[in-house]
Amino acid sequence: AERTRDEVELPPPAIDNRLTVHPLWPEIDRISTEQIQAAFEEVGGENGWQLFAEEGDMRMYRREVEVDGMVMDPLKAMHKVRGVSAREMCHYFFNPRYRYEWETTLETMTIVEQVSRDALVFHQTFKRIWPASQRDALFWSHVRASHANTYAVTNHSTTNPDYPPNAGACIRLFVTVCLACRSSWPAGEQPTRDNITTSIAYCSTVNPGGWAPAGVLRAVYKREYPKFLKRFTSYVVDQCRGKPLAI
Ligand code: 6CM
Repeated sequence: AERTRDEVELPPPAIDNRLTVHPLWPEIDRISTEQIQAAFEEVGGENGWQLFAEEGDMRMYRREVEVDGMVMDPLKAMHKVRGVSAREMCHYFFNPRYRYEWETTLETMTIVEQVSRDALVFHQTFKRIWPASQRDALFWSHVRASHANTYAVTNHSTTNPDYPPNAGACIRLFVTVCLACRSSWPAGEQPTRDNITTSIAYCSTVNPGGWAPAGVLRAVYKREYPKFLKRFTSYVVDQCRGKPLAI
């Protein structure tokens, strides 16, 4: 059967061999495994997680953490989306082809290294937030199939001599992000667009890398994270409409 361009680019069901021989592999494997496990842990009211945004099935929690006056609040969000699979969600989050269409804080994106089908290294600059300096980030991104019906993308800061930090106008920020998605459908049925539901856990910790006013930063996060998750999930639903379901 003829395969469409989209199908061959979907996240592979097993780790790409080219990734496992790359120098970044041990770190990518360890951090991805840790992040995926943590993503599915319940937050509840314990451990200092406070709910700061709630809309429909979406819930967002944060823990207030400051190190030397710099905001490093870990964020955790849960959401449920009908009509798309975990694999499709992760495809649109991982693949740079779609990023400008859903990522509103982005100014520029460069692919620094194409490691494999399931791992890339990115340099990104973000829109400047007054009165702070503009930020950039250099991070690897890895998509993988995990437990049953589960796919996840993990992004984590890295270094590269061609992209030294704090060299130009930007301050380098450090990020660890995980988007973990799990699909389910009624027992005994085949999954379809009409019966599939995907649970999403999104975790993010950003170290701003240099001074930024705490109040401004928290206000930006409070506004931008719910906006991102709502926009991204509805973008994926729109993109998948009329296409065959990819499990
Ligand atoms: O996870 C998200 N996007 C991914 C693809 O771009 C990737 C991005 C990680 C960077 C997250 C940095 C957020 C900071 C944005 C504000 C700009 C910094 C200003 C600092 C001023 C002191 O994982 C979605 C990220 C959604 C962020 C709201």
